[in-house]
Amino acid sequence: MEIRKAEPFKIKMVEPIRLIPREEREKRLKEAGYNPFALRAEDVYIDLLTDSGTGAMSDRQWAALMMGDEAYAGSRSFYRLEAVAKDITGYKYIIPSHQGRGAEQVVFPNVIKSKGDYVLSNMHFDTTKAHVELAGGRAINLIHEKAFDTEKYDDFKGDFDLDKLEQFIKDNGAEKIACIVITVTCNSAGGQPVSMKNIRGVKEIADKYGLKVFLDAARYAENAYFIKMREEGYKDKSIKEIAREMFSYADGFMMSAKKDGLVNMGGLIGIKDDEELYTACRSTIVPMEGFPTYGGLSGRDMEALAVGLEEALELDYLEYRIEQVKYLGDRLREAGVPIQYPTGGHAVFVDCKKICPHIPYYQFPAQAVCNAVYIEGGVRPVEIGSFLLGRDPDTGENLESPLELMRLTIPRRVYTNRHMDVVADAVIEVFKNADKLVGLEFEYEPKVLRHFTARLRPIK
Ligand code: PLI
Repeated sequence: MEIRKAEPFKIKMVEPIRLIPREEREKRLKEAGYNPFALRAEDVYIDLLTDSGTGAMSDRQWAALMMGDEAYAGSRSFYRLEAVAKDITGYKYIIPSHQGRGAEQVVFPNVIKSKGDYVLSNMHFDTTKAHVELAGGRAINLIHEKAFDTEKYDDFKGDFDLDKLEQFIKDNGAEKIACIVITVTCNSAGGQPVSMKNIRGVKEIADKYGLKVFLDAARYAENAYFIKMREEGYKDKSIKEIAREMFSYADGFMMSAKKDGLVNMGGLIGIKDDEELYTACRSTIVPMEGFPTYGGLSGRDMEALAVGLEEALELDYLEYRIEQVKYLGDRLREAGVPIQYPTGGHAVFVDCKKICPHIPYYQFPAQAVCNAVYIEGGVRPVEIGSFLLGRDPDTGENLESPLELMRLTIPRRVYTNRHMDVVADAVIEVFKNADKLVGLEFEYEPKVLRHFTARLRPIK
């Protein structure tokens, strides 16, 4: 019999967590305006709000912190980080930023030349879309339709619809397209991977029309792992070789290092060889993030990131990581809970439209489920649906999201599968009684990015 592997680490330091009593959870959620973003973290037992910056660093990363060189310019720590990032990507130019959106606010204004130009992506993350729009551009999602059929298995649900991509370019003219952004893995569609074939296909179309391609590389290592496991021809390649091939089809990347960089704060910009773009970004970053050899990071942050980037490419680590997400997904599926299937890289996405067909989109079914899961198990998920989507800026009407999802986002190297069992038990209990859940209405609705600070109340 082959021994099944457990977590590829042992625990050297612990942080206590506690489950407050149910009546207290009910009180806290009410005080938070039925919006888990407003809960205090100490009132949460298992925090699955995000995998961004919530991971645990290794002993090697903590040790590396001590080596930080805090020089304002030309820090040794920058050159160490630069060497690691160049080695992984094969790119000529690397600039640090304080996090992913820091990279976005530097790159997009230098790529979007005229107001109204389009940025085409499989699916933009919300801050990415915001930075495209702040730079005067328009963000268009061209993901393949298979992403929206949550029940039907597909190896690569993060893929672009290449026909739609080419058609959009033909219809609007290549001169109106600022760039193409490939989000790996595709967060908003369920942490779903993009195949190498699809990435190559995007590159071919981009070359045909003279367009630049960028990777949104927040979860690039998880994407590389899925390629190794699922795509023909990659079984015997290392994760690093696969990652390097992915980067080879792009001209640049923006990375939130808070995910596959395995740090609590950090980001990167990479430019393959376009010296003019590099020079422009290097100028922009100074007033926005900081001098180009620190970009908003301290020397010690850069040291920890240099180590984290390498650790995230280890096969044992990725196997454990993706298996844990699958473990939670399998437990839910066995109980009949509808999820985006197969599970992706960083989270299990529960299809709440199916769980709560009696709650209309403008009463936020996924938010109702998230709240119930907090009450049930002290678990904090996040809504990815119509509550997050907001209103049509022209009509003021609530927009209807194609999917109403509850994201159970798993931090890296933080929780064990025992924790996942608690999460599964809580979600299954809510699922069984979902017909009793009620929709929500606004008590307070901010004008922009409402989901972070809105206050809601259950509809009686
Ligand atoms: O949170 P930042 O600024 O380091 O990164 C922004 C960002 C960019 N791209 C993608 C695909 C993301 O998922 C992303 C951030 N994601 C968050 C915060 C999340 O909870 O998924």
